[in-house]
Amino acid sequence: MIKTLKHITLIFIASTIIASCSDSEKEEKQQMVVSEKMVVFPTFNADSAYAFVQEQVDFGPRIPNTSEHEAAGDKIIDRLETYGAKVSVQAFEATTYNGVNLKLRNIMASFNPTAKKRILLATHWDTRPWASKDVLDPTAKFDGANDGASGVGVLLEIARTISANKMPAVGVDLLFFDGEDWGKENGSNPDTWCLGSQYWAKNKGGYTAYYGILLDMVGAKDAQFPFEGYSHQYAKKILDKVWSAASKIGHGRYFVTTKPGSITDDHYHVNVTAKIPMVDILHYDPVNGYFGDFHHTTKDNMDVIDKRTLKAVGETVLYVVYAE
Ligand code: AHN
Ligand code: ZN
Repeated sequence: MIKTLKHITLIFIASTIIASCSDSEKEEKQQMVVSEKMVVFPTFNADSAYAFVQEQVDFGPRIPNTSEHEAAGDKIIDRLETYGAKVSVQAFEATTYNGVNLKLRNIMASFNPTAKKRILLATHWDTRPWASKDVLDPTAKFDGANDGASGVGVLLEIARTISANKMPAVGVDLLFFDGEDWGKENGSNPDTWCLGSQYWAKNKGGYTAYYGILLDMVGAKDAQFPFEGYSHQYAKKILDKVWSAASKIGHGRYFVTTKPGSITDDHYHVNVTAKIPMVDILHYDPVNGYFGDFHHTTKDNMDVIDKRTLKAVGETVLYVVYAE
């Protein structure tokens, strides 16, 4: 289904009219013109996105160096190819802060690959190896329904939606980072996190994009996505663009303007190393502690996921892409 939204812009045209009867006299007149830009964008199917989140969760925790991780990554690639994207896989190795060598894959899928102006949409697809904030068992594995699978679900649904509708005017690249979540909780070195985006930002060849949007924990009921600090520092215009798009199409209650400070996430490396301005649509809960009480606990399962939140995020991102 296609939605159309009138984007009304007021343009003030100062026109100088030179009176024909006299070459010395000038009469100035100001005109106001209303121009309407129609943004035609496809609706976002939250049932389908939810099914993709479930599909990832059903593989089991996507912990690097496990068969569950490998199978879940293969499924992402398979779906992206099914939806007609040009897929490329960046395989690499990285060593974690606690000395484990990981075999990782960043997965990139391109739509409209010859378009010069490109928008980069990213998420991470791995799961943290332990529920380190779980009070009962901080060594337990967990589903990572919100932390990992939700972003994958929304991006796969965006891929499916693009393939089923008219191509946006811009190129769209979907980037699934691996190895985001093996970091040291409360550690002083932010580089223990985001191994996939660190590698990609240093080894992206000539790739660039107009701007980027990162999705991280985008499925929880009543989620709030604030003005995260690095997004504000490096990509303020994009924050304004995305957050105002959300309010325009009725999702303003999710996209709030609180400022929680700067949070290390994949967008940090995309901004600082790759020099592509990228904002983070990131779950932040000022009441329950930074990322919500499910975060890095065994509570992060499908019970956390609400289709309305997936829809708010997916539809906002689609609107932004189709408005370019
Ligand atoms: C910090 O915990 C400082 N950054 C990690 C961001 C994150 C973890 N997103 C998902 N899991
Ligand atoms: Zn995490």
